[in-house]
Formats: sequence, structure tokens, C-alpha cells
Amino acid sequence: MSDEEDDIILSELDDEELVAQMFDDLYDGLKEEIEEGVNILLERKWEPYDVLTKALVGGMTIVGNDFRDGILFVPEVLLAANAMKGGMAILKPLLIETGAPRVGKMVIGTVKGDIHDIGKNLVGMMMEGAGFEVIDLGINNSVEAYLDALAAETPDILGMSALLTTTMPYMKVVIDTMVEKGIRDDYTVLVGGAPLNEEFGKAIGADAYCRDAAVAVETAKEFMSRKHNQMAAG
Ligand code: B1M
Repeated sequence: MSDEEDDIILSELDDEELVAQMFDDLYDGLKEEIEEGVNILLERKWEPYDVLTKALVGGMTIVGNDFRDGILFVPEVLLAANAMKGGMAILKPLLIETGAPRVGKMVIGTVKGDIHDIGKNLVGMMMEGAGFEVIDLGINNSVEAYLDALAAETPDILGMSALLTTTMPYMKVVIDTMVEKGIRDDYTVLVGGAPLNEEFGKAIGADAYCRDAAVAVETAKEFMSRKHNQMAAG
């Protein structure tokens, strides 16, 4: 860290300067500074969701671009991810409503061969915040791991995340296996991750592709209300 950076007192910056500084701190993987920045924005009455999307996800987008362009490498990106997780840990309880009636249940995990989990964690947090019970299977999930969890947890929704173009086809392997076993229609399957799109979601037989965590929540709620209407009609 340079002397100049040493001198910066985060709480003395205005909101715009602070967010810009948090982008820099996330880029530099400075977890404590990110945690401090998150706490300051919350003290300034920022909504937790705005802190998440504007300060943390915004900063991670810059990291992602420089990773893509070969300016940053895996060790630096890991530090940035670690700093982001520090900020997310503070926001998590604030995004999760207490005592809300359970809207539904979701099992979510990142697919086999893929260790990216920040987006998945964010989706899980937002779903919990919206009143869903979330069973998080973590990363690198095989078909068997998903199927075992479906059998054990009987969720309404299966969520799958993939961040690599090489791992996203594995979602189709999971869905095809569900079809083979005759259980596909027992669940709503939602998929997401940066390299996916709507077309891909349709092509692999998912119920919907979710662009981000907020869309995942909206889509999950929509499918739950359809399910309730069907049950009421039947
Ligand atoms: Co990785 N990585 N990475 N990486 N990494 C990407 C994905 C990449 C796009 C970077 C780049 O080149 N620009 C690139 C993939 C290129 C491609 O496939 N075409 C890439 C690569 C190449 C790799 C490695 C192969 C690098 C290497 O080793 N040479 C390697 C792969 C390891 C593996 O998985 N086997 C690797 C490793 C890593 C780290 C470990 C260093 C780290 C992960 C740390 C962690 O997750 N714990 C990492 C990171 C951090 C990234 C970037 C920079 C950021 C990802 C992220 O967390 N974004 C990423 C670049 C990028 O995406 N711009 C990159 C923030 C997060 C909030 O967004 O995950 O998109 P996202 O989630 C969103 C939505 O997509 C959606 O909602 C979320 C919230 O709004 N969503 C869902 C996600 N999952 C969902 C599930 C749902 C619904 C919505 O279910 C219902």
C-alpha cells in the first residue's frame, strides 16, 4: 500500500468518493477496507441491496474486465473475491428477513468443474431475503450430488450456477438425467451465471435463465405462485 493510500480516511469521503475508493480497495483485495466501507455506507442509511450492487458488484465488474484482459491474474482475483466475501458477510443478515413465512424451498449449487461461488452465494442470500429456504450445495456439483439433494430436500426449485463456457453444458447433463429418471417436472429448474443467456436456458430445457440475483428472486416467486394456482385449481 502506498503512503498516499495510508492517509485516506474512508469515513471522511463523500458517498461517491467512498464507492470509487471501494472499487480500488476491492481491486487491491483489501478485505478490512471493504468491510469498513460497507459499514460506513450502512451507517449512512444506504439500503443493503444498494451497497451490494453498487459498491461490491460494481467493483467486481472492474476486476472481471481486467482479469479478462490479462491485467489481473488468479491470485489477485482470489484476493478481490475474498474482500468481496467479507463485505457480503456483513450484508447477509441484513438481506435476510427474519420471521418471514417460507415462500418455497430451493436447492442451489455451482456445477461440476466450476469453483466460482460468489454469484451463487448472492442468489442464495437474496432468495433467503425473499423468504425462501435455501440449501446451498457449494461448488463443483456432480449430477449425483444434485439428485441426492433433490431426493433428500424435496425443494420446489433447483438452481444451478456456472461461470465458465466449459462448465455450462453440464447443466444440460443434470437436466437430461432428471428427464431420464422421470423427475424433471417435479421441480422448477432455474439457471444463471455470466456466460449464459435466455437462449441457452431454453436449449438445455431449464424453466428459466436468470440474469442476476434480483431476477432469480422474481422468477422464483412467479413460479411459486403458478404452482400454488395450479394446486388450487387441481
Ligand atoms: Co474466474 N473466470 N476463473 N475466477 N472469474 C471468469 C468467469 C471469466 C469470465 C474471467 C474473464 O476471463 N473475464 C473467465 C471465464 C471465461 C469463459 O469461460 N469464457 C474465468 C476463468 C477463465 C477462470 C479460470 C479458468 C482461470 C484460470 O485458472 N486460468 C479459473 C477456473 C476455475 C474453475 O472454476 N475451475 C477461474 C478462477 C477464478 C477465481 C478462483 C480466481 C475467482 C473465483 C472465486 C470465487 O468465486 N470464490 C474467479 C473470479 C472471481 C472471476 C470473475 C472475475 C468474477 C466472477 C464473480 O464473482 N462475479 C469472472 C469475471 C466475470 O464474471 N466478469 C471470472 C460477481 C458475481 C456477483 O457475478 O457470478 O455473474 P456472477 O453472478 C451473478 C449472475 O451471473 C447471476 O446472479 C449473480 C448475482 O447477480 N447468477 C445466477 C449466477 N449464478 C446464478 C445461479 C442462478 C441464478 C442467477 O440460479 C438460479
